[in-house]
Order: sequence, then structure tokens, then C-alpha cells
Amino acid sequence: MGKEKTYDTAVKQERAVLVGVVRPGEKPEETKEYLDELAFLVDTAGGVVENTFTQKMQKPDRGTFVGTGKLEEIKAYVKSEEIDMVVFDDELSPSQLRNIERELEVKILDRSNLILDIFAGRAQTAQAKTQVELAQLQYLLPRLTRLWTHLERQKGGIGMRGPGETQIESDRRMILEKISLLKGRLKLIDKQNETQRKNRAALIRVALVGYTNVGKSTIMNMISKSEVFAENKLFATLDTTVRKVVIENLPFLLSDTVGFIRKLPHHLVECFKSTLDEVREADILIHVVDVSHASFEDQINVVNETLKDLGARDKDTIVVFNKIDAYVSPEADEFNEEEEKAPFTLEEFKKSWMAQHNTPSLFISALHKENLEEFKQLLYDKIVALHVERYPYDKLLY
Ligand SMILES: Nc1nc2c(ncn2[C@@H]2O[C@H](COP(=O)(O)OP(=O)(O)OP(=O)(O)O)[C@@H](O)[C@H]2O)c(=O)[nH]1
Ligand SMILES: [Mg+2]
Repeated sequence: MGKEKTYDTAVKQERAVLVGVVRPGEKPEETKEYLDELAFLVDTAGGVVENTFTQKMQKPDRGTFVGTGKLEEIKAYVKSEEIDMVVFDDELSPSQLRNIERELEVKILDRSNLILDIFAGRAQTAQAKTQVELAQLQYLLPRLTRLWTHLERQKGGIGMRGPGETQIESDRRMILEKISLLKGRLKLIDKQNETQRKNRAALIRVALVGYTNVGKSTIMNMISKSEVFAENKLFATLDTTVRKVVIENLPFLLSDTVGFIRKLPHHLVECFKSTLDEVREADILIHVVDVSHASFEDQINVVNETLKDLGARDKDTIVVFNKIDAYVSPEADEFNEEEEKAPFTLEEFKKSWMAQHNTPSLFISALHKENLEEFKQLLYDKIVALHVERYPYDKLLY
């Protein structure tokens, strides 16, 4: 009998370690939260996290992000455990990237290009693909030299350009040309979208905004009966979807769009500005919050900051606390498992500080279709009020 051959058909997952700097005054649970989120990003990108390294520092080292001792420690681990990539929780400067790469000799990623990578894998429409490619090239441009460090030694004498440099220059030129090409293409797409938006009837426009993975698409699907992709991964949605929704004979437009995250790469925000036009031009924002997330308050702040960047902070906003089914009160008795898991009632939510600090606000579970009527009613009242204000002579709708 011949020897049986077995084939390993499973895709090999890349093994990653995470590296973060702990700033003075940062609480342990904050550090954990930041690195958990980074791990979730690695998971979303298809990697598996094997270990995490942190170092307490005033600010990241300019040369190597962490200190040289810590880098040695990481290097030893990477070698002995055959790690494929090391992921840093902040954006690395081109020189940090070069130094670390030289030292560790494996793939080095930072938060920014991890996010860019996920975006690249998710982009569906021409607009999203173009936006991501543009952001990737802009990220790459200042970091180009690192690809050619092995050629540096071949440089000729004074005044002679080494082959490495020539290569970098022609690459740089190519990238710059591609960037301007993509910018042109985006302008064209923007124009088409603008015309499309203008052609829409004079309907009130409502936009779902919020941190990534809070349930925006689930809410969209629920109230518009559409099939927007929703899953427990970061950045499930990249493209903006707009649907006409009718609540009690009142039609309006509802849009679902890309979620926000801490330290969203600057280039990406720039490149996605046009995707976020829907947010900027909306009449009402629904700020969705995942109340079951341990740091939902931080997430609220990140979203508000991003909205400010977009010039959309002062819009009429309804704060919707979602996932109440999964909420666990932090004040619950730690020693009493049962009590800890006891659900918060709607009444309790309404009396909580969350309701006091965010008005108007309401509490729902999109997944379990809990309290949706109140949500729809509040939305309806808001839209009617806006409609009356805007079209005082229009008796058409209600
Ligand atoms: N327990 C619970 N899970 C929910 C609820 N609403 C949504 N989810 C889950 O949360 C995850 C994220 O939901 P999405 O609707 O994709 O979230 P999103 O805000 O659109 O996320 P991105 O598009 O990635 O920014 C999914 O696994 C949903 O099933 C809820 O009310 N309760
Ligand atoms: Mg989504």
C-alpha cells in the first residue's frame, strides 16, 4: 500500500504580537482596552495574537518606539516562537519603522496600516476602493525608502546616484502620478454622487453614526427591512447605504456608513470625507452607542470628536444606547454572579446618568427588537417637527 498523503488545506493564520506604550496616568483597564481593541483589529484582519508587550513610558521612543531593552525582549520572543508580525498600537514614523524592521526582521505593522489593510479587504464600490488605495499610497510615500535599504550600500561616490536612490525616485514618481490619478477619479465620483443626492426628493435625511461594531447596520436592517452586511467584526460596513424608509406614511432617507475608531489614520479620514458627506449633509444624526461595551463612554467621546472634525457636531442628534440585552452593570455585586447578570430594566436605564447626560436618548436592543416602538416614535416626531419647520405649507404627509 502506498503512503497516504495528507494535505493541509487550512489557510495558515499569521501569528502576531502586540506592542503598546503605557502613558503616565493611564489606568490598567484603559491599557487593556486599547490592546484588546488592537487584538480585535488583528483578528478582523485574519491574524492571531500570541502575546502582548507593554512598556511604561512618558511617550514612545523616537527611534524605536519602545526602549532597546524591550525591543531585545520582543526580538527573543519573535525568534523563539516563530512570530510572523509585530503590531504597534500607534502610528510609527518612517524612521521608527525602519529601525524596528531592521532589528526584528519580521513584518512590522502599526495601527494605521492594519486599519488600512482591513479597509482594503472590505472595500466594495469603486469609490471605497479608490479612497482606500489613495490612503494606502499616501501612507506609503514617506516610508518608501525602507523597501530599498538593502540597496543603500551600493551607492556610488560623491555626486553619483546609487541604484537604490534611482529606484526610490522612480517609485516615488509613479506613486505621485497614481495619487493624482486617484484624486481625479474620486472627484468625478463625488460629482456623480452629488448629482444623485440633488436628484433625491426633498426628503429629511437621517444618518446612523457611531463607533465601529455598535449595531448601526443591524438598526438599518431592522427599520428599513434592507440587507446591509452586519457582523461581529470591526468595519463590517465601508460604503454608505441610503434607503428610503417610511414610518406611518412619513417617508425619509436613512443612511448607514463606516464606523469610527480611536486613532483613525488621518489619511483615511481625509480620503473618506466624501463617503461621510451623507453624515455632513444629514438633518438628523442617530448616534448609536454599544452600551454593553466596557468603555462606551470613551467611544462616545471618540465619535463626538470625529463628528467635530467633520463639522457635524452641532446637528440635531438622538443618542441611541443599543445592546441593552447584553449590558452588565459595573456596580453589580462582584461576588454575586447571579446578581451581576441580572438585566437592567428599561426603567432603570431611563433613570440612569446615561439618560440624564445625553438628551434626547433612548435604550434599545436591535438584536432582540426591544423598545423599537419608542425609537420609531421619537424619530417620527423629530422628522415631523423638522418637516413642518422646513415646509410649512406642505400638507402632504401627515
Ligand atoms: N447583543 C446584541 N448584539 C447586537 C445588537 N445589535 C447588534 N448586535 C451585534 O453587534 C455586531 C455588530 O453589529 P453591526 O450592525 O455590524 O454593527 P455596525 O455598527 O454596523 O459595525 P461596523 O459596520 O463594523 O462599524 C453584530 O454581531 C450584531 O449582531 C443588540 O442589540 N444586542
Ligand atoms: Mg455596519
